[in-house]
Amino acid sequence: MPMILMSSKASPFVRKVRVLIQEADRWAEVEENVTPTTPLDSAPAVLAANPLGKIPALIREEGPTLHDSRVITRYLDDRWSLGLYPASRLWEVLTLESMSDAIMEAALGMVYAAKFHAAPDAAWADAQWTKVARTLDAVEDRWISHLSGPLDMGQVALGCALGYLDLRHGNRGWREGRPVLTEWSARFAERPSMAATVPAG
Ligand SMILES: N[C@@H](CCC(=O)N[C@@H](CS)C(=O)NCC(=O)O)C(=O)O
Repeated sequence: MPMILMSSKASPFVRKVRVLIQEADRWAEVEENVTPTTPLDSAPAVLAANPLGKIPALIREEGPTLHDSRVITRYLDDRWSLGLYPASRLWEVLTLESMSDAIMEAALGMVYAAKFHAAPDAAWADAQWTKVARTLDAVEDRWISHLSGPLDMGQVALGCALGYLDLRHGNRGWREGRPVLTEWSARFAERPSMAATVPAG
């Protein structure tokens, strides 16, 4: 029985898992169930897999369904011995992944607010963007040497976060004033795993 990945083609959190599977060349072991869902209208199939109603969720035979992208990527890395969470750099990798996930959360929150709130609040959206911008500045200033090292899950998460900013917040111009990150992002996007998982929708 293949594992089942509850997914969507636009989610940056799902993309982290899809990139990992692509890098590992293990799609033969995972079936994708593309089921978009929203906070106001949770898809029943997603709710059955995750009481929070969020994707990604990974249904597997060996134990309970896994959810939260970080749990799933850690599980698959361990299952397939991929080395994307190397012990020698573990805390750096987890911190970069956490920062990247937080960029996604702020960016997704802005999208949900614009779509689902009766009266979208521009000040709140700007405050969310400030979180994104500050985190990108920190990466530009302090994380570039890490980004040029061997592939790890922090880099994958950052690539997915930047791809999501391009998809949903292109007008905010995240590249401005961040030349090193801009260059890294362009190079990272050329990886076959990133090219095969460009978000849509
Ligand atoms: N922390 C979670 C966040 C997952 C998440 O927010 N996914 C979005 C899609 S991008 C979702 O399922 N939204 C539906 C909802 O919030 O009800 C993770 O890393 O997997």
